[in-house]
Amino acid sequence: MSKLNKASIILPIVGALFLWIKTYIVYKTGFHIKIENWMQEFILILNPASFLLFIFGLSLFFKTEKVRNGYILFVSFLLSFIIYANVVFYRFFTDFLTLPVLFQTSNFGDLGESASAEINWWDFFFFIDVFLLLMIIKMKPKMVNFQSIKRVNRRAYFLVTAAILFLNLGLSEAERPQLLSRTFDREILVKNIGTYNYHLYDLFLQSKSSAQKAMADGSRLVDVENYVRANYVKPNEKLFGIAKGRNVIVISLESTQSFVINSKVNGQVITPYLNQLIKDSYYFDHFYHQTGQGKTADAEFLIENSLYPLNRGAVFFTHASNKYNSLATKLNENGYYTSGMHANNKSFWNRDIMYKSLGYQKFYSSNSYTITDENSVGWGMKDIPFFQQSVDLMKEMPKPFYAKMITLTNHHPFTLDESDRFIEEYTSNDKTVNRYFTTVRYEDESIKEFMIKLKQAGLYDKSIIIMYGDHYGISENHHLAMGQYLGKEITPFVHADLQKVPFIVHIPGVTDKGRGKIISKVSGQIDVRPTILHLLGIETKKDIQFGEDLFSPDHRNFTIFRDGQFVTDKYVWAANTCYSKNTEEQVDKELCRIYKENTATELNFSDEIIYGDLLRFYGDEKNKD
Ligand code: GP9
Ligand code: MN
Repeated sequence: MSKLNKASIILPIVGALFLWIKTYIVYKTGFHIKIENWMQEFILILNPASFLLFIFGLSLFFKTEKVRNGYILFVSFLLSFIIYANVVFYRFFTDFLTLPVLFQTSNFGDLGESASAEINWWDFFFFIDVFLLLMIIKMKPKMVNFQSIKRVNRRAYFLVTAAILFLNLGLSEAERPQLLSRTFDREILVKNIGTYNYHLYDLFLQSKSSAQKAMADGSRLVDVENYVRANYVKPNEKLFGIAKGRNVIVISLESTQSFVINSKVNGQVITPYLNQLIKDSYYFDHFYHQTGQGKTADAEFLIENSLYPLNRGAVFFTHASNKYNSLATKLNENGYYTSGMHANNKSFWNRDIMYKSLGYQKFYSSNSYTITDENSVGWGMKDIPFFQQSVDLMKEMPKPFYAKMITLTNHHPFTLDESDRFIEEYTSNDKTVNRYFTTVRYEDESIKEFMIKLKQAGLYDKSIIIMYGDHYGISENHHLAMGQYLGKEITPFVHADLQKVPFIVHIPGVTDKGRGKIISKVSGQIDVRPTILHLLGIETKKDIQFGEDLFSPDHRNFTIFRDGQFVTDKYVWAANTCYSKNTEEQVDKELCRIYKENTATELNFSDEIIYGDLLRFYGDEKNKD
């Protein structure tokens, strides 16, 4: 083994340079990073440099050539892998990886069709520079053939690296103040400090949250409680307890956005049954999803706890051992048999663990259903057989029961057997959008069948049926085709508007025969818990929750998205811009300021509860007076 007294400074620089160029190409092709001016573009070009020079520069300390070369190759491969994993993740979620998501390894097996739909044969190009580096090392061209490196040169190398880092941070801070203290938006972080530094930062946040929990004490709860008390809205007197003692069936409508309701595609109605049902229900047409990276699971979290999910990772994973005062827990206390029903792997989104923390007495997962090749498509069991078999299970449940059902067929990549297509696909260049309408139509059919089955089983009249869309199905990546369908450009304003999901409360005997109505309050998933409990005649006055009963005359028109955007009856805050709801035009940011502050306060309180696991201190408080 040759001593590295003649160590080269060239090789680490070549390694860093390759990855630098590649990272920038990935920024421009793999992600959709919105660049508003040349300074942002410059920061984007610059931002991988400091980390790459640093990490490759560490090789200058190695004493032998072999170890040094091995280290450089290893770093090159590892970082390439990280950037590639980000690209694959981004293709599906339009977001960057975070550590908690990465450690959800049990999810990876289940991603199945979705993941493979996002991996292409040409992806090996992502690793081409690693091979190039290997060839350079093997061929030992003169250029990398080791000139000696003096300590002073090494120092100079790291000094330049540090200078680049400070330049990067300085420019970023000028461009985006409070960058690191407010992490609502990962794209802004990656855009400014670069994907590698972002991952380091994420690691730091992760350690911080572990420490926060260890250090939290009950006194923080006082502020939270004061805030929640001050925002409590009293129930609607006429509706409080109207569904008392009934079974509660809550259905999560996978990836269902409101724009499909009462709409057509190619002249065909997309949701004929739901359109009908809405006339016999309370239908909220300004109801938004508020999910983060945890998608379906985040929606469940919101509905159960009336707390916000986290802005990174899925709270179902990161804080599954916390104490919660969930909807299910409240219903347990009120004599209900509580269960989750979802014909998928029980470990997906960590549900098997989290459902226990949420207090479900039983989880009917794939093990409880008869699943065959014939009755499955895409991610698993089709919705129609799922509902059919679920009613059979409900017949056996102790009464009254609470069943939270999660549908699956209308999930990306929206595949369907020929025989299940009740309408033609849409015709655009975007196959995902084209298929979406057909799976929504299938889902609609499945709800119709479910209602028929419920009636046959004698359960319908004794139940209250609540449905919510869990999150968007069509992501930003599909704006072109969505624009074509809607016949308008998808501005940030329209994009925010597209986050509306249906929310339907159907109370047989109460809302039947057109006695329901459309309610246009600005609202969100956070409001579901108090709404349901009040309909059942269960008080929530003492509970720590951020939502407001949707039927309350005092319910405010204000809904916060998990990424810090928000909607009121007058304004929409999206893409760092204040829009007027009336004109859809930009207005003075000052008009949004107060809501922006409220948004930050509320999200911070909610985060504090979760990070500090504060509800574990609440039991004693609750029983005090
Ligand atoms: C998986 C299902 C889908 O069990 O809930 O999850 P999603 O990808 O929509 O979060
Ligand atoms: Mn979902």
